[in-house]
Amino acid sequence: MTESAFPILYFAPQTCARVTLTALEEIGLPFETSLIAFMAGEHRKPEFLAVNPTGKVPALETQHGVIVQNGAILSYLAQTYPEAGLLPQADDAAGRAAILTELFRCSSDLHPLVTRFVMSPMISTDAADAPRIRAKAAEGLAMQLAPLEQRLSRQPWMLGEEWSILDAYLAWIWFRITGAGFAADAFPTLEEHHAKASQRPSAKSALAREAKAQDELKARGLFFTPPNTDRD
Ligand SMILES: N[C@@H](CCC(=O)N[C@@H](CS)C(=O)NCC(=O)O)C(=O)O
Repeated sequence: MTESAFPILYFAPQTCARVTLTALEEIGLPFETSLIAFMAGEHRKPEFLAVNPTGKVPALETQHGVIVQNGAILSYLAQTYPEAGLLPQADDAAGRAAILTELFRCSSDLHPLVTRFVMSPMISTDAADAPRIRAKAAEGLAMQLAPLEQRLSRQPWMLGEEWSILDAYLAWIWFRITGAGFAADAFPTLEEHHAKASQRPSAKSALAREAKAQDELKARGLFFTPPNTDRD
């Protein structure tokens, strides 16, 4: 770990760390990034395991210590910088639970299905299992996304009239699965939502940082594109 006056985000391009990166851009205060090159196995090296022993990004080094898990990091950032409007500030337990429901929907329901769908050849030791894993994940994704498709046809953003960081989370999920061949036809509103969320300045800044990181990885011969990914 390093000593820095600013928070440090450990990240890799195209991963779920994009959501945290977008949150930090939205807050607008200085922060640093540390690129973890998966292709060089840096997520399994002692330097990074000292930061996050589970070897996963995102990890955010803060003045309060290292925070891991997107949901926890986003919740921490939303409370620490309420003026950034990452999440609504609910003043009762039921209101907070309603917001956490949507956060956990992204991190606990959808993200594991994203991983199974996109990385299906890596889920089982038998490569022959991959098509079945992928098909089952697609079925689960379709079921989980259907209510969101309906919701977003009634309101512009995940939580209502205002953008929240959950829109960046959903946009990342949509990017990952459609980039890996998920059939988008039945979800035109999610496609529109992704396009709209990607126009937000914080999203553009996060993508620009990722592009810089990709250039760095390419220069080191370590460019990593997860299987089937064909969009930014
Ligand atoms: N539950 C964790 C999941 C984090 C996660 O799976 N990150 C992926 C990138 S999207 C990763 O670092 N994978 C590398 C690994 O698992 O070895 C979170 O929400 O932060």
